[in-house]
Amino acid sequence: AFVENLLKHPTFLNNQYTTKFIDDTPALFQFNKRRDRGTKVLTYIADITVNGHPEVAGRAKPPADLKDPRPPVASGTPASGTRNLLEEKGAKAVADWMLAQDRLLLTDTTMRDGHQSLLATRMRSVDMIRVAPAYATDLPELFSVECWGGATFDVAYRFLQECPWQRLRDLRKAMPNLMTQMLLRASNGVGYTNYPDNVVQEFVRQAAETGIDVFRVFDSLNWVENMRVAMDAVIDSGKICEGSICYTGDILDPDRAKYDLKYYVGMAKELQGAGAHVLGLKDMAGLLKPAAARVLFKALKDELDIPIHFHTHDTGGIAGATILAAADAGVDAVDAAMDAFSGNTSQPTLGSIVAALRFTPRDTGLDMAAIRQISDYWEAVRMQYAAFESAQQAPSSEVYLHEMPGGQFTNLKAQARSLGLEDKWAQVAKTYADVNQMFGDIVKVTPSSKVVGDMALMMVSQGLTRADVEDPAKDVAFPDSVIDMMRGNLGQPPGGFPAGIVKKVLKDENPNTERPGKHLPPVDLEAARKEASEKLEGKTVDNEDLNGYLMYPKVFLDYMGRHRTYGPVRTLPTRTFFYGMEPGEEISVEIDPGKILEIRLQTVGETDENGDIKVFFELNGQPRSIRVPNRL
Ligand code: BTN
Ligand code: 3PY
Ligand code: ZN
Repeated sequence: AFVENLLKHPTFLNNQYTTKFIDDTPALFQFNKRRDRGTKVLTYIADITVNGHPEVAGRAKPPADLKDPRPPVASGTPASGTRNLLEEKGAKAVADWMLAQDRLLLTDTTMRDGHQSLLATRMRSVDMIRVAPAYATDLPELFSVECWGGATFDVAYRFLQECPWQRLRDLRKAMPNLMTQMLLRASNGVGYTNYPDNVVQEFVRQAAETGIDVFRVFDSLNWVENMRVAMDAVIDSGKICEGSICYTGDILDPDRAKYDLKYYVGMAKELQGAGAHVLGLKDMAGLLKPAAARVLFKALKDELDIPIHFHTHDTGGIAGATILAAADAGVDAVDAAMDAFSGNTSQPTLGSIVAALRFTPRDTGLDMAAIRQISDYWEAVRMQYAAFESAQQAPSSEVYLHEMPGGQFTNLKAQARSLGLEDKWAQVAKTYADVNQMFGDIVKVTPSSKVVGDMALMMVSQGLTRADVEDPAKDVAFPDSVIDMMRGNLGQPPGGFPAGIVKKVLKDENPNTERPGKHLPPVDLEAARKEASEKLEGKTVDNEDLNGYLMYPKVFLDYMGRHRTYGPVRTLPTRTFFYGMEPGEEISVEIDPGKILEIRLQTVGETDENGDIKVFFELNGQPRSIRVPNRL
């Protein structure tokens, strides 16, 4: 039926067929509805075995003899951790407890920013869930585990064919004593645009219910006004609100006076006044240098009553030194990534920070042997994702020129490559810095960083300089994201956008300088649920699904369409998910707790006259054959 549907489809007949067409045309798969989940998963394996996974085509392969990553055995009941304190005494008690600690508290970012910054966010849930019990038993002193939000939400649906909510539920269950942490882009949710207030509120409510304990909330232009809806929603949920400042510029550089010490202390006080339980200092590009950290954290500690949590990236290679300086200056908590997922555009090295502070007043109390064991597991996990490694092999001081966030850097490089601008990277980096100045020196972090990146790529590919763009006599076609930002749809930076560039981009149109959410009507949630359900042919849409649909309507529906064909592929080992199986290979797949499929691939047949291939399996000892199109 698949081939019949496919052959009759106009797009196919017109020769415009690509694999994307298969993804985008769920009607092709309607015959699959009644298939059981085992058959669906076999269909996926057969398809990938025959055709390959489009995401890894032409990319580096993991070593052929790579063994399945083995997590350390978690034994015993997990000791009480921060989560227990939060459950028993509430958010304010956790903040007070933080202030009372001598030790430096640590957040492990491996499951969110670590792979977001090093592997294009492609880490799959199974690789996280398998090691989570070892975190609970072996590292109960961790402050939190950052494992959700940021780019992980849409990448899960879009590229990994899995539900982000299920990931969170499973992790929460596997680490009952540790606080989970997420990154929330305030009014931009986990998306790239400003959502109506009630969508943000509903998202926070659901994230808290499904399992988030600490919400790091930031605004991509550092506009506190645009953070209040999200912060209030977190506070109402009873979870921890970490209201965050995005750090940019250099407080010690007299030429970057816009973002000076006074600015940061002022914003910190605003966030404290807005009800933040913890202040986050989010250095998304890794620009804060050790000497500046001493000054900044000392001032913040002197001026604030709430604890401070520092997040940075090692893009420039000296973030470890900055962390130690911050620790000296009294910062309460810091972020680090497990050794195998640390360094470069990721966070600095967790094990080395723990080692550096041993036998000092800020000793973290974490167990070095446990860290090594868990990091060994992550090392094996990382090898499976060789296809997503970036070419960036060393830290680089270039970051102080362009100020790109760790998550954007490798991404923009890949985008530049795909536009044929690979050998113009130095120019892209310089132009990115010029665009920043042209926009009035703004914070660059998702989504404002994407706007600056779009503009820089456009200028380099069209050979435009900043002077060309600013020349009133020259007609420039601005990227949509730039027009949107100048309209005020991401909010306002400190001091507003420069009038000249606003005029050039918007011509006679007036920008909105009020909070964007003020003008967005609330979404009728039940109508949205009904609409999603109708698009899914009557399927029940629960609250988690509804929140996926509200954030990313098309991405969510596409995911659901593929889910109906391929079933719970989230449970496949990562090697199988990306590369299929070899003849003679056997895998065990736990599609439900306790329900295990033993899958053996016997042989792959010949392509028949319809262009199909039969793949022969054994499923729990029973022979099964699956026919898939050979699209190669
Ligand atoms: C994507 O990359 O668009 C999503 C990942 C799932 C794609 C799978 S791979 C096997 C099958 N054939 C396709 O053309 N798409 C799906
Ligand atoms: C995100 O928003 O995903 C970020 O990591 C910003 O630093
Ligand atoms: Zn980060």
